[in-house]
Order: sequence, then structure tokens, then C-alpha cells
Amino acid sequence: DVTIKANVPITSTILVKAGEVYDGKGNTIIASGMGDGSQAENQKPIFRLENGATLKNVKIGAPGCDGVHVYGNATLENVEWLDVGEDAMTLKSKGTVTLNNCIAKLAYDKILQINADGTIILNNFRATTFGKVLRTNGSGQYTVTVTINGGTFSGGTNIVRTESKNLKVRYRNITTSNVTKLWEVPNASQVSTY
Ligand code: DGU
Ligand code: CA
Ligand code: CA
Ligand code: CA
Repeated sequence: DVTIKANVPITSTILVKAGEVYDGKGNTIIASGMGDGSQAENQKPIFRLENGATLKNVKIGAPGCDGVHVYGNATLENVEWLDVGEDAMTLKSKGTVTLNNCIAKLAYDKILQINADGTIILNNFRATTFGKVLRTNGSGQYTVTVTINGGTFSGGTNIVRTESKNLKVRYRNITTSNVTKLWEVPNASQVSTY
């Protein structure tokens, strides 16, 4: 591959419109003036994905700000967060989000923030250093199905933490190391292998 990889500076959110594809071609997005990547709320997202959007082949550099906001269905493929900011991805409205071969590093707290009902499919997700890989918002009783098909999770507190009794996790073929408690859920019956 002779493609030259570059840093792409941005000063405002990149909008990926409904049904469109953003192919980052392996480049690294570097935000400025959009947040410092700390735990402060109300930082700007790096990307805003509308319903049916696809985001692929992109690295999100520091500061990670508020990551990727998803409104509805979306596919993220080969997306790498080099240093997750406040969080890496937020489901903002009901939808199915599929993450294929994505990597998230250095998340002080949350990687995937779920603020709506939905279906989250992780195929070969790799996370290193995190609080929670997936967290539903507060005490919200969101109806969520999480499928984790392959992946490695190392150095964190939980893969899933939820207060929702309406969330189900199915998983297979995962490798974990130094994760304190894989599933922090109201009832162990919400978690199964498949
Ligand atoms: O506990 O801070 O963290 O979308 C409440 C949370 C919530 C959101 C959420 C998010 O209000 O800010 O980042
Ligand atoms: Ca937050
Ligand atoms: Ca970080
Ligand atoms: Ca956030």
C-alpha cells in the first residue's frame, strides 16, 4: 500500500449525511477548538453520523473530544480512537450500530455511550485501557441488545455496565485481561454466550 497517510486538522464536526460514506483512507483526524478530550461534558463530536451513514478507515487522534455521535443506524469500520476523549461513540437516537474491526485506546471512563434504545454489534473490537467499554446512560431503562463477536479487552473495569433491566448481552470468542468485572448488569441472566 503506497497510500500516504496524513494528519487532517479540523475545527468543526464532520457531518456524514444519511446514507453517505466517509472513508478516511487511514488518515488521522486532529481536532482543535472542539474540546480538550478530558471528562468535561459538552465537547463537540469529531463526527456526526446521520441515519445509515458509514464511517471507515479513519483514526481519531487526541484530543478525542466527544468522539462520534450516531443518530439512527450506522456502520463503523476500521475506526481507531488513539486516545478516547470524554467518550468514543454515543448512540443519540434509536438505531443499530455495527462496529467492525475498531480499536479504542486510553479511555479514562467510557468508550461506547448508549443514550437511546438500540442494537450494538461489535465484531472484533479491541479496547485497551478503559473504565467501561459500553455504558447506558444513568439509570435509563433502555432496550438494548449488545452482540460481541470476537475481540480483545484489556485493562479496564467493565465491558458492559448498565442499570437497564432491558439490556441483553450475547458474546463469543472474546479475550480479556485485567478487566475487573466483565458484566456489571442488574441480573446475570441478561448475559449469555451464543
Ligand atoms: O450520567 O453524564 O455521559 O452522553 C449522566 C451522563 C450523561 C451524558 C453522558 C454522555 O448526562 O453526559 O456523555
Ligand atoms: Ca459523558
Ligand atoms: Ca483519553
Ligand atoms: Ca459524551
